[in-house]
Amino acid sequence: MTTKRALITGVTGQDGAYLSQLLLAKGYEVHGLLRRSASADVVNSRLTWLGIADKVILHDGNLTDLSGLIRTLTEVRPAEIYNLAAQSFVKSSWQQPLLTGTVTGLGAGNVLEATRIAAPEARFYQASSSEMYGLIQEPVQSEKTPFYPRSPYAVAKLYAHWMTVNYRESFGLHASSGILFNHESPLRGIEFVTRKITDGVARIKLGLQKEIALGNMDAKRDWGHARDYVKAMWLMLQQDKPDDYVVATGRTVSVRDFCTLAFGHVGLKMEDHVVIDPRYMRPAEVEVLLGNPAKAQKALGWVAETTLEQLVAEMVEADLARLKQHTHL
Ligand code: NAP
Ligand code: G4F
Repeated sequence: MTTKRALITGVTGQDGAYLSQLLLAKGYEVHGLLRRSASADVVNSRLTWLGIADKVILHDGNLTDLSGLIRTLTEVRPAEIYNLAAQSFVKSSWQQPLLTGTVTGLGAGNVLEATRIAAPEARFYQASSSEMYGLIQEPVQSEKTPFYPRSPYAVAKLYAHWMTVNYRESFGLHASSGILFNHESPLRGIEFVTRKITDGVARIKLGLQKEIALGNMDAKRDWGHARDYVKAMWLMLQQDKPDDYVVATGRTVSVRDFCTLAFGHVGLKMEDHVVIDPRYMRPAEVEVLLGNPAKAQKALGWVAETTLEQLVAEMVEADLARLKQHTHL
């Protein structure tokens, strides 16, 4: 049997790392698109953390460069393409709206176009987002819930989402979108609220810091574990027919609740350490997200395996270990 080949854009990000790990375990040859950086020592830090940096074959490239994408797909000839690359931080999308549109929106269009031209038989996955629901139109969001984006990021993701649907319907590509709700892990970027909290809790516990400054404590999210969510991505591409799926836990809690769990894990109280800083508020907020994963459960047999309590514990423990190692405490 020939080895299956996959190409992952965004391979250096949180999901790219966990998806690489999953695909390698399944025997795939894993290729990744690498955005060139002057800081070569940090680009593959997540793959290194998972112990797989030497197993992923990296190709220089950028989502904004269609010719490079066509060349890479022509060279690699992947059976599966996972488009995970994006300017993915919602808050930054107000500071860089056009960059976000160019990378997160048009960039996905470039990958679809490169796929159509150079690898039309490949199966394609688009990393869509629950942010597209924004100002929610139903209390629990499913594949049928209308979208109402509330940030330049969400607008860009909506463009990419509908391009994926249109390339499927117009050109017959096996193109699926996963509408993933928030998912976290020890490999989450430090700018996102969960990791900011678990890193802050670890620092406070170790006496390195006294406070964490946060924005809207009332925002509610449906938080799952990235390791579980990449399995849903893979499952979507194993189906005979392409389709769109919500991937979520079906439970939503506030930023305040997340803090309570994280501080509680190390025997501290969040009231003693959290301060509110208006700098972390957003021009428009997505107040609450709650997904209904019934379709993914039924059609893919996918379930969220990690509870929120397990996720928080894993993240806090990982940050404690990382800080102890770096500070020699
Ligand atoms: P992430 O950690 O921020 O990773 C983003 C990746 O995109 C990084 O590898 C980054 O490369 C790459 N990238 C950024 N701009 C690029 C460009 N111009 N060309 C090529 N690569 C570029 O994001 P994540 O949490 O893993 O999320 C993966 C995808 O799922 C993203 O599209 C995100 O928007 C979407 N999503 C995430 C969630 C979530 O809760 N995590 C939920 C729904 C959807 P560098 O390492 O060079 O920065
Ligand atoms: O962790 P966040 O920055 O994630 P957000 O905006 O929900 O976006 C993430 O999930 C999306 C899926 O729904 C992805 F598409 C997207 O790429 C990204 O992965 O913020 C979560 C909530 C927000 O309501 C924010 O206002 O936490 C609130 N928050 C409160 N204080 C904060 C802070 N967020 C951040 N980043 N930093 C704070 O200090």
